[in-house]
Amino acid sequence: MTADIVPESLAEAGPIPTDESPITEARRVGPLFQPTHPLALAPVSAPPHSVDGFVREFLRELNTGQGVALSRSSVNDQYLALARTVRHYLMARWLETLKHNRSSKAKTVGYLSAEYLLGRQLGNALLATDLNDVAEKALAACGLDLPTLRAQEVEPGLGNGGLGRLAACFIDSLATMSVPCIGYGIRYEYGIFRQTFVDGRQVEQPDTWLALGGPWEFPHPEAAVEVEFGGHTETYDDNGTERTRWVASWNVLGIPYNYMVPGYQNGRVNTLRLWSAQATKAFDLAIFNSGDYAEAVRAQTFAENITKVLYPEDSTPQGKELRLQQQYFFVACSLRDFLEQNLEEDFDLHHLPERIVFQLNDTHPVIAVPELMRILVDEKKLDWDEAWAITSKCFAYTCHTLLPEALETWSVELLGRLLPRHLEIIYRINDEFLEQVREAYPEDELRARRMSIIADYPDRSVRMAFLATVAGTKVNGVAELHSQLLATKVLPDFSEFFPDKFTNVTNGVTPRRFIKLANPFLSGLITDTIGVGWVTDLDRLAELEPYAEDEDFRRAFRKAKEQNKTRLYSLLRTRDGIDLPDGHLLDVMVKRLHEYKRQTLKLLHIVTLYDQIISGRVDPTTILPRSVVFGAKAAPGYRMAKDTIALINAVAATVNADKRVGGRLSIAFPANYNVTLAEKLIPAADLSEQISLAGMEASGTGNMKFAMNGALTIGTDDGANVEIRRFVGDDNFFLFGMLEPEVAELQASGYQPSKLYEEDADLKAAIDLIASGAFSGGDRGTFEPVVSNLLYQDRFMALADYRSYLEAQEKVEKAYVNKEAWTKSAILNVARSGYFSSDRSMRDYLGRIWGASPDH
Ligand code: NBG
Repeated sequence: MTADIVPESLAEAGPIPTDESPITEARRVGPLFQPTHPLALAPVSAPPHSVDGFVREFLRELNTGQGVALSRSSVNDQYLALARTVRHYLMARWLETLKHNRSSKAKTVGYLSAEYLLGRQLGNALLATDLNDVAEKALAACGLDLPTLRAQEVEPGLGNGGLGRLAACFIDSLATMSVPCIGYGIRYEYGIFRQTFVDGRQVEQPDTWLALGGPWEFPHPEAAVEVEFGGHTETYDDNGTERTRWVASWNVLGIPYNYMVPGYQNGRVNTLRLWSAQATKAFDLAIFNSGDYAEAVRAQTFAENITKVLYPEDSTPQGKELRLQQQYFFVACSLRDFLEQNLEEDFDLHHLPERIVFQLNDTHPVIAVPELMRILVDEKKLDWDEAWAITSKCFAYTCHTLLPEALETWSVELLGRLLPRHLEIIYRINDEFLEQVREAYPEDELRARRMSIIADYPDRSVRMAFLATVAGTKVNGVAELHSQLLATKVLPDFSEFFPDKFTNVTNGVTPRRFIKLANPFLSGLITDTIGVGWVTDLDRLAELEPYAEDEDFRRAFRKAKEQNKTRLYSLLRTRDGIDLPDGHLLDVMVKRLHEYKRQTLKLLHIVTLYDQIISGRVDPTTILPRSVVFGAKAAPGYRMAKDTIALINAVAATVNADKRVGGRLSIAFPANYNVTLAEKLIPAADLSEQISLAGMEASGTGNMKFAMNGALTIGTDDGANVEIRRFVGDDNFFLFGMLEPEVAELQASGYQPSKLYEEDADLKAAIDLIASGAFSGGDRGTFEPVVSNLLYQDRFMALADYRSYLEAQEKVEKAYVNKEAWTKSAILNVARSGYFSSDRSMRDYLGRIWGASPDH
C-alpha cells in the first residue's frame, strides 16, 4: 500500500462553546447516556494488528490528523501521526478499563504526586501493545525509520529525579498488575530545565516539551474543577448546629489532562490525570468592557502561573507561595475529581476508605488531609469525629529523605492567608492529637512540644511530615536502612507513639522500561535463555544463575554489553560531540548533583589518578583504561553544586587533552541527563557509582537499574545499596566507606577534614592540584569555594571515605582484568536483582499499606 488515503470529510462539529458556557458535569457518574445507534453500542475496537492495518491507520492519521500527505510531511508530522496511531490500539483497552472500574467498584489507589518523570511514551506504548515489529515494518513500507521518529519525541520531564521517576515506575507496575489506580499530578507547562554548558558551567534553558504538540494527552476543559484560595472563614447556624464556611477571595480552574498508563500486554490501561490551571473567566468581559484589557490578561496570567513551571529543587523544598498554591491546587482538583467522578451519586461517604486510598508521595500533597476534612465537615456536613475517622483511613505517607532541611514546613502566616480554613483544621487536628500525647505522657510537656504539628521556633510553621504521620494509616521509608533511620532519628517520638504505623517498602523500578525497552540486546538473550515470563515476574531472573558458569552464555552476555556501548558511543558522538574509546571499563555516575551524593569524591579519585600519572608516580600503561561518564543537573540556586559541575567539566577538558595520560583515562559529561539518556547509558555501564555518605541516600533507584543491567556497584552501605549487596553477594559488589553508626560517631566527635588532608599524601596532592589552578588555566580563584568547602567543612565527609574509596577502586581495576570472573559477577547481578522490580514494591504496598488488590 503506497497511495495516501484521501481525507474523509470532517464529522459535523458540535456546538462551539461560548464564554457564557457553564462548566458541565457531563462526565459525572450517574444515569448514563443511553446510545441508540447500533454502532455506538459496540465497544470501540482496536485496528488490526497487521502491517497493512497499521499503515492504513498511520496514513489516515497523517492525512486527517496532521493534514499533510506523506510526501509533504515533516518528521514531526510523522511522529505525531505515529503516536496517534499507537494510541488507537490502546483506546479500546482504556475505555474497557474505565467501564470495568465503574462496575467493579474495587478499591482504587489514588497516587498523589507533584512529580512524574515519565520518559518518552512512544516506545513504552509500542511495548505495551506488542506493536514494535509491526510498526517498524509498516513505517519501512512507507519509507520511514522507526528510531528516527522515536527520537523526535521530547520526554515529559515533569519531575526532578528519583522521586518523580519512582512515581512513574509505580503507576506502570500497577497497570501491569491490573490494580485500579489513578495517578494525580500537575501538568507543568515547563518541566525540569534543559541543561546546557557554557564554558563548562551549567546554564538552564526552559523545557518546552509541548512546543511541537502533545499527542499523549487528552484535555477535558469541560470537566474543569474550581479551586479556591484566600479570603476568610465565618461561622453560621445550620438549623441549630454551628458550622464554618470558607469565603474565598479568588479562584482558578483546574483542567484535567488524561494520559494513558498501559499495562504490559495485559489489556489494561489506567489513567494518569494531570491538572492545568486556567483563569476562571478566560476573558473577563467586565474588565474588558471597562477598557482595562491589560488587567484582564494579567488575571489570566496570574492563574495560569500556578502550573507554569516545575520547581527544579531536589531534596530541599522551596518555601515559595507559588509552590504551596501548586500543592493545594492539584490535591483539591484530585480529591474533588475522585469524589465526584468515581463514586455513585448516592455513595455513603462513611465507606470511603473501602473505595480509595490516597498515597502521599512525600509531603508535597499533604494539604490533601485538611482538604478532605474540609469537604466532609463543611460541605458534606459530617461530624468532626466521623470525618476524622474516615480521613485517617484514607491516606498513607511515604517519606523520601533523611536530610533535615528537606522536611517541608509552611509558615502559619502564609498558610492562613492562602488557605485560612485549612489552617483552622490543622490546628484542631493538632489540638486533638496533642491531647492524646499528653494523656499518654502526662508529665512530659517537652515531648508534646516536640511532637506538635505546629512549630513555634524559629517561626510559627506547620510541619507537613508530622501532619502526614498523624493522619496516615501508615508511614513508610523507601529502603530498609532509611525506614529504620526514619523511625529512630527523624520521627522517633512518632514511631514510639504509633509503633504500628511505621513500616518499610523498598523502592523498585519497572523492568519494562529499564530492561526490556532500554536493553533489547540483554532482553533478547534473557528471553532466549529462560523464556518471556521474567518481564512481569522478575524473580525469574534467578533462572539465569547457573548460566554464569556457562562460557557461551558469558560470551553472549559480553557481546550484549559491547553492543550497548557501541550504541551509547554513537549517540554521544551525535548528541554531544563526545568521543569515547572502545575497550575501556565504563564507569558511570548519574544522578542529581548534590553534596551528599558526593560527585566530588568521584572527582578526587580521577584527579588522584591523573596526578599520579603526570607526577611520574605511576606509569600510565599500568593503569586500567577507564572512561568515566557523569550525568547530573544542579538546582539553579545551588552554588556548590554548580561549581562542582564546572570543576568536573574543567577536569574532563584537561585530562582528556593531556598526552601524558595516553588515552588511558577519558571523562565525559554529556549535558541534560534525563530518562531518555539514562535508557542508553545504564545498559552500557560496567561500573555503577553509588557513593553517598552512609545514612544520607534514602534509597536510590539508579543503583537498581544498573545492577539489573549487569553493572557492578561500587558503593557505600547506604540506602538500597545495603539490600542490593545482600542479594548480589559481597563478592559481586565493591563496598567501601564508613557505616552509618561510624558516620554518626565521627560527627559527634568533631570531624576535621583538614587533618585528613594533611595526613594523606595522595589526597593532599589531588586537592593541591585543583587549588593550583591546573584545571582553570592557572586561576586559583575559580575552584576556591569547592576546595575550601572540602577542607574546612566537608559536611558529607568525602575526605573521610577517600582512602577506602581508592582502595575499592583498586579492587575494581584488578577484578576487571579477569574478564571471565567479571562477567560472572555481572550475570549474578542480573540474576539476583529480581527483588528490585517495582512490581514487588507494589505487592508490598498492596498487602501492607493499601489493602487493595488486582481487579481482573
Ligand atoms: C529521593 C531520594 C532517593 C530515593 C527517591 C525515591 C527526594 C526527596 N528523595 O534516595 O533522595 O530513591 O527519593 O524514593 O527526591
